[in-house]
Amino acid sequence: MLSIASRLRLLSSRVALTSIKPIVQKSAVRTVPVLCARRPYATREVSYTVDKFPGYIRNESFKKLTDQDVDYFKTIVGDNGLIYDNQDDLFAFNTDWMHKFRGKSQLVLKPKTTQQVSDILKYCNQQKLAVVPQGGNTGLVGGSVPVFDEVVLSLQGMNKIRGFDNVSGILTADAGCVLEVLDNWLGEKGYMMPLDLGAKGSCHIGGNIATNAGGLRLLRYGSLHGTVLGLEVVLPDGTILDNMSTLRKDNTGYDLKQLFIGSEGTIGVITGVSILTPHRSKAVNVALLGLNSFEDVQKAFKQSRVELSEILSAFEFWDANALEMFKKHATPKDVMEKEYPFYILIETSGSNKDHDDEKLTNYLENMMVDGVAEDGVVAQDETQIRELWSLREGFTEALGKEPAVYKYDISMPVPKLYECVEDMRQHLRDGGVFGQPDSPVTDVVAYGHVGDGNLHLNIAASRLESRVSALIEPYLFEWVANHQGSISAEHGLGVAKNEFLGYSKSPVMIKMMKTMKNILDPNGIMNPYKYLPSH
Ligand code: FAD
Ligand code: 2HG
Ligand code: ZN
Repeated sequence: MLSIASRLRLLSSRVALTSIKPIVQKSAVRTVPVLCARRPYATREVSYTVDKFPGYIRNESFKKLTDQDVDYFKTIVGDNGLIYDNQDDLFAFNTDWMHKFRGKSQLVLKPKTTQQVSDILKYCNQQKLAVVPQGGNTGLVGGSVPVFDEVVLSLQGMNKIRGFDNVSGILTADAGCVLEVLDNWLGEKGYMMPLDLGAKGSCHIGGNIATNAGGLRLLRYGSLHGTVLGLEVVLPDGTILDNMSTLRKDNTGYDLKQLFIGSEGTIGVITGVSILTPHRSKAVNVALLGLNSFEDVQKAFKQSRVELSEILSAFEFWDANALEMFKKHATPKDVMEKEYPFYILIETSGSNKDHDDEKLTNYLENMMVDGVAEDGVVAQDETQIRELWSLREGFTEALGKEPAVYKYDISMPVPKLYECVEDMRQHLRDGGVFGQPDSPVTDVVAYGHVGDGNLHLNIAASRLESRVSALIEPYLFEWVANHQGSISAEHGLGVAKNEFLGYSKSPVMIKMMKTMKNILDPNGIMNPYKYLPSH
């Protein structure tokens, strides 16, 4: 196999780019390999959340599971629709993707229909059994796994496509459908899912909606608050809320579905989804550029909006530390001859190949001539498109192989994004935990969705230490709040960020959220200990 560098067209500085060849000949269907490989931990090595993060107290108003409860659940889902008291089989449902959080649930329920979900919740509410809804379990804030002995309600058995309107592109499906499966299914019809993320091979559309996932194309297709047209939700008392609208326009009353988008399983279980899907673009181009400063990243972004405008579908960035982290844990693919402090990945998606190529070529040429970009490559076929994307999507998995990671997902005005990273590096050095050979913090890595003002700040460490967390939190959250940002741009709150909600929402808003939670879930059985601050 030829090296990627020789297969990609190298765009050296100040060379006219008029000869760029058509980049993708046919409809580009991205099939990025599933990235959900597990960290190489044995079962016993992952400590329980309550041991690792002391301070959680079990709410004793919740009932402890009995054999009679399990017998009752068997009447709903059958003997094969649950996992009970088998530690090996329960492990994957009790432990999060990062292997950072671990609960002690003895029971996983796998309903196959909305009615079964309703029967389960009705019983749990009457008996005061706490419940954790779980999709693909790829969440990064510990929201998808129990803290204590909550019953796990897995949606993985609810995975049927319900219907598709080929004229308007509206898909209806069970909440447990895997995102990539839906995307491939739509691909055959010339459509695509309006969101895409590195976890697409495992995450469920219901989990995406419950977390209001952003991902790599939000810049182009918008947030799920816009693309989700309807939801079917089972409320904590078992009531089925059928709001499966397939209408683009409907101004009748409060838009109830919006409340469940991003509610992280705390007020109901999403069982069905109606979503607007865009046409799959006929022409997709992906370019990777090397830049010398974050100032240049911003210039490149600003200009991309002017020159690429309607065909721009992604604008991602990472720093040299992120690339090094990737290379440490994955087979390095050198796409450029030299290394640069910053990289941007630009994707265009359109319907006219010649038009798109011309626009991208002009843009890239301007970036090089103006000295904004130092070097760059343009993918020449689908394989190369996949290779460039899997580099961007590989950082999370690479970091997951480090002994410990402090993970942050923040948003703020784009000009402040990298100042935040540099400030944190200095703050950790000043605090004596970074920069020396025996420092616990080994690296501060940055990447993210520039177009959305969303930074993924990852602090890798040789071990978890309370003096390190005490230096980061609440320092980082104060920094974010002082710059009009959000402490969670897209991953949500879970158990990792709930106590810090006050840095992004006012006391009045938090009070209103708690009121709404109490109205919908008066017994507090849905995903307890998470999402909202405990005080
Ligand atoms: P889970 O992890 O199972 O659950 C997440 C939360 O939603 C939990 O609180 C759970 O209780 C609740 N929930 C799940 N299903 C339901 C349901 N049917 N009804 C009610 N509540 C439910 N996120 C982004 O926003 N953008 C990204 O680019 C992105 N990339 C990622 C890349 C990788 C490699 C990984 C591991 C994660 C990434 N994530 C990203 C984080 C994660 O939020 C998403 O993967 C995804 O949205 C979670 O879906 P899931 O089905 O795995 O949900
Ligand atoms: C991404 O954009 C995901 O790749 C994961 O949101 C971010 O690893 C992370 O922190
Ligand atoms: Zn992200």
